[in-house]
Amino acid sequence: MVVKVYGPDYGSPKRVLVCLIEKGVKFETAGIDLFKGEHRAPDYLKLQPFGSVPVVQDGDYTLFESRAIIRYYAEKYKHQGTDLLGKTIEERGLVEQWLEVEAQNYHPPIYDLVLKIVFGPLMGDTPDPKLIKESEDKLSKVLDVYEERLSKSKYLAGDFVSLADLSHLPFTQYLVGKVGKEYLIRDRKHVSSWWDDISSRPSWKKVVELWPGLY
Ligand SMILES: N[C@@H](CCC(=O)N[C@@H](CS)C(=O)NCC(=O)O)C(=O)O
Repeated sequence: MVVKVYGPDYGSPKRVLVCLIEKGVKFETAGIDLFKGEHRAPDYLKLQPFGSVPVVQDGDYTLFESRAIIRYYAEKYKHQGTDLLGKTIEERGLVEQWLEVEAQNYHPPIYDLVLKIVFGPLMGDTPDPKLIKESEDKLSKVLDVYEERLSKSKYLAGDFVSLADLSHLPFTQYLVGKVGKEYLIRDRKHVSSWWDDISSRPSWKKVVELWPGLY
């Protein structure tokens, strides 16, 4: 059964795509145009009642929330492709911890920046410099913690790449590109090396090449 991933042109679905590639899971994609409101269509809302992307269909199994999806496939195919969960329960705990940090600390300010600087203007909004500065300051503080962590281990959960690292790829790619704030990464030596490492993985290069979206 081929997994079907909805919305490959946007950031959160790319979190799923990169993990499926790492795990060697076959998938197909279905485009959803957010600008045309396709995520609000009744048939789509039957799959994802909150009207956001991604959602996956795997036979008659449907799952939404990108981080729930990547956890599911990393566990389901634990012994296939790249191990993204760690080898011991302690490593797994750290993967979960940093996945939560990505979702709770990193994602809100970076999502705000992407929304205000990249997507907002396309929908006729004028970015408010004060709000942008607030989000940037919040993200900066999170990245200071990352710099300290990554001075002690190569990846966030330890010396192995995991879901926690890959989960950062889609929105950091906007940050160093269209958001125009690559210096937030480059000003921090260890964060910078970590970014070069994870963003040069063949899986991520393939995602960016096949679904460039607004990158
Ligand atoms: N927590 C959700 C968030 C997904 C999300 O924010 N998706 C964005 C695209 S990256 C979206 O669908 N935005 C349109 C909307 O929510 O109306 C997940 O991780 O799956």
